[in-house]
Amino acid sequence: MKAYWFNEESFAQNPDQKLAHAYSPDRPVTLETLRISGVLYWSVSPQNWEPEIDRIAAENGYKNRDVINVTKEGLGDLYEAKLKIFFEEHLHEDEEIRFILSGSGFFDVRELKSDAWIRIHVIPGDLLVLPAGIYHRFTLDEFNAVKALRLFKDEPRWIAYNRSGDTDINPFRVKYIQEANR
Ligand code: KMT
Ligand code: NI
Repeated sequence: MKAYWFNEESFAQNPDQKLAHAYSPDRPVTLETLRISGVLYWSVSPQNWEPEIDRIAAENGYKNRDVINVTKEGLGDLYEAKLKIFFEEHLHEDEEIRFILSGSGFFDVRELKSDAWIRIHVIPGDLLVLPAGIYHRFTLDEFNAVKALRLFKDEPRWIAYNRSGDTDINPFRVKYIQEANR
């Protein structure tokens, strides 16, 4: 995992979401900065991940899981549409918990304080938890493939609420801001 401030100027010049869009030199973001916005991270052995993921899942009540394969082959006809949806800035009323099994990609999260994008490059062994109510988006990188374990507590509430005035006052958004500001 590598987290850094997203370079908006680079993105404006070349709006290819799959490029890194880092500053040069890059501007790293620490785990503490992520944590303040409610984003949690664990590094797990990509070879022997099952016992550790089972333990973390048990400790946090992540009872259910499935696998998502974000590739042209994995998503078929839905590939282009899904990629587009993933990259729309949105929030969920549930945590977004992803363990990277193979491949790589970028999760972008809005830092609460500045509303600036933090880009998180994830690789196998990375376990990332985005809190309910955080604005975020996802894209593949130039390798065009990621396979991830999705963990969830109960019934998954996968509805993506795109950023809008209405979404800004969604109760889960309001709660997220209150909790993060504590
Ligand atoms: C989401 O909700 O944005 C996603 O599930 C992204 C794909 S998971 C690698
Ligand atoms: Ni999402």
